[in-house]
Amino acid sequence: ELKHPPKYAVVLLNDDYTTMEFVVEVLKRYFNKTEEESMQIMLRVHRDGRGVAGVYSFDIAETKAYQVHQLAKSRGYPLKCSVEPQ
Ligand code: TYC
Repeated sequence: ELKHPPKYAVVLLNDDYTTMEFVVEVLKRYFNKTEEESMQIMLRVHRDGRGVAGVYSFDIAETKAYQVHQLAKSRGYPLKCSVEPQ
């Protein structure tokens, strides 16, 4: 039987203070999304409270979540994301 390596979703969480522009920038920079994809994902998070930015192996997902938090902190935004097993 073939075993597939487990996958982890990086889930962006909505808040009232992070700008839409910054979330789109994050999605393009760390999740390699196009402008259009980034806008769609950002608006979904804004509307639904959460949304998947990307799905990766555990180490890559943790690294991306860390990078998001670091950049958000450096800009003074409270943007949060979580790493969730698929
Ligand atoms: N709700 C934010 C606003 O109205 C935008 C936003 C979207 C913030 C997605 C975080 O993960 C987020 N400025």
